[in-house]
Amino acid sequence: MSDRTLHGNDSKGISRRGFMAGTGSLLGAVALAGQNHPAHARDRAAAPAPAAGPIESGARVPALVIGTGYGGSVAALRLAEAGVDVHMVEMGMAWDTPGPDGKVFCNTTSPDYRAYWLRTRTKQPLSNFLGFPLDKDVPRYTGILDAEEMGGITVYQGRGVGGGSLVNGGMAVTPRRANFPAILPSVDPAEMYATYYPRANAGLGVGLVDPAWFDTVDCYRFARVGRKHAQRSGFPFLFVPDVYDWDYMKQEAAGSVPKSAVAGEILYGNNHGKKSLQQTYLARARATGRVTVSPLHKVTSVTPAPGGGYTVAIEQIDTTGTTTATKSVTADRVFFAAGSVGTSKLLVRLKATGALPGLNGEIGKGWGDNGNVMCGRANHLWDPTGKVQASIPCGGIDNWDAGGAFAEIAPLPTGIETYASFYLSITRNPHRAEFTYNAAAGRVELNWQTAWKQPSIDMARTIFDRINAREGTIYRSDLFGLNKVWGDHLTYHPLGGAVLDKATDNHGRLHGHPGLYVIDGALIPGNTSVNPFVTITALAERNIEKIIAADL
Ligand code: FAE
Repeated sequence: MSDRTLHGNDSKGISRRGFMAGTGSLLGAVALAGQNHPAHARDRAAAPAPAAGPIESGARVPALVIGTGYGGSVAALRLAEAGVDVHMVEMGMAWDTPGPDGKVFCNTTSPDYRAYWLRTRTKQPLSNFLGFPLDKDVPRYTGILDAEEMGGITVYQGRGVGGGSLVNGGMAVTPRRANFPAILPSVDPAEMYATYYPRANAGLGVGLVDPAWFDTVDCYRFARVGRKHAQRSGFPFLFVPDVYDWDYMKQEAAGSVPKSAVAGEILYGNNHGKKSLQQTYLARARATGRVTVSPLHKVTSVTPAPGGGYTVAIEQIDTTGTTTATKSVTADRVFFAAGSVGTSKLLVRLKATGALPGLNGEIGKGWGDNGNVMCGRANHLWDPTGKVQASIPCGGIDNWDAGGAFAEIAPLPTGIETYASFYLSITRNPHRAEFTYNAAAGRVELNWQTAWKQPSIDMARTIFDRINAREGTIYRSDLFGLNKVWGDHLTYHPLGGAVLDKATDNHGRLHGHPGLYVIDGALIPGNTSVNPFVTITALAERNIEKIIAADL
């Protein structure tokens, strides 16, 4: 069986030099954040230099975007290109300032204060190794990765300007077209595959590893072992596109530039090489001169304003998470882009407390974990996976049709030879949970059940039981606790909670409140059959185009 490329897309995105130039200016932009704009930016032919500082209480803005992840960044760029002034409110940090070690981000193997969102102890997805627990105490800080415990599941999310793009593996996968009707039943696949997926891939700067280089380089030995084992069991191996700069990685491997992926950086940020949203959509948004960002600002309420538009309540926080100011601003339009969990929690609370009474009964429903489940396999001594492993996955095993599982061959960048193969599977898990407001406790809860992961385990086993039988190998049972084979306690891919064509119309307009929109992963009902951010980006491109044409 020969190698195949999974839905590879030629990147027509901006060049690396463009990205890096953009980065510098974007990072400046975060601090610029001018406010007190006139309500209608269109009237300003040449935008004056915005005043320094984050959004001020009392400001009125034409468009306010809650969150700076994929959906929010697409909305900000396209609105700004259409002549609308946009203010983005982001609860996480700007991630533009080096720490005492001269680096913005800490390494995967040595998480420090920068690693976790307001925790005093790390919560590493792989909690153990060879029986030893890996977690350790860290100072409480507004770090980059949130391990949010939602009852039956730990939901990992990026926090900061760039959202999930700061922490994720950059795997940029367009679902197979045959799977699309199950992913977003109310969306026309023809327009997605002709227009919006290509636009998203170009905007994100998606590219593919050079297969000839892959075949020889030490840092992808782990993936070649994964490929060999998959193919010997009759499964197709597929190259998977990524937003990492593959030319940069070649130079890393050759030792000619500072290392990031090859040094194992992932999860807590990449100091080089990865084209996060800071280098792509957000850089372009900032270059319009119409987009400003307030980091360390958290939206707590949105409610109709007496004179039209919406009153948005915002808490400014410091790096310990303490509120230092409470602000109230007015926005003509508000885009919820706080991620599946963030948007769902806000909307469920606002509906239940009467702040947005017109929201319908679909709010909070249709949440899924994209069927995420992890596992490791113990290889024979003649199948080493390499001391040095690039942190960016580039290959997968597709058994979706026969077994309901798509597995990415993931690195285990520990710096030592582990003889382990490691996988994150995306499965066709049928369970969907609901967010509800617990008035007594004053918080939003999710009713996900731990037992609901069993179908995901069964589906992942359609791949790995067969590989183990063929190779004469066994599962690792030391990575997620003592004698625990399956990493079934978490998801990296929260989806749903404000589902398209249910909680909103077919383009993300919330029912009952004109001028309110959902434009992030909350729109997608729980599963994308592959890693989700290309679909989130493409759907945002589709919806914002319609909103700009029809509503503005
Ligand atoms: P998201 O990117 O989460 O952005 C939401 C933003 O809103 C965040 O910056 C929040 O801090 C902010 N926010 C939340 N609440 C508030 C509030 N009240 N006020 C102000 N700001 C707020 O949303 N996906 C892939 O396709 N490929 C991968 O390789 C991949 N790897 C992953 C690895 C990890 C470790 C993780 C955690 C995720 C990974 N994902 C991957 C998932 C992907 O990052 C995720 O689906 C998207 O980031 C979701 O995009 P959204 O725009 O929905």
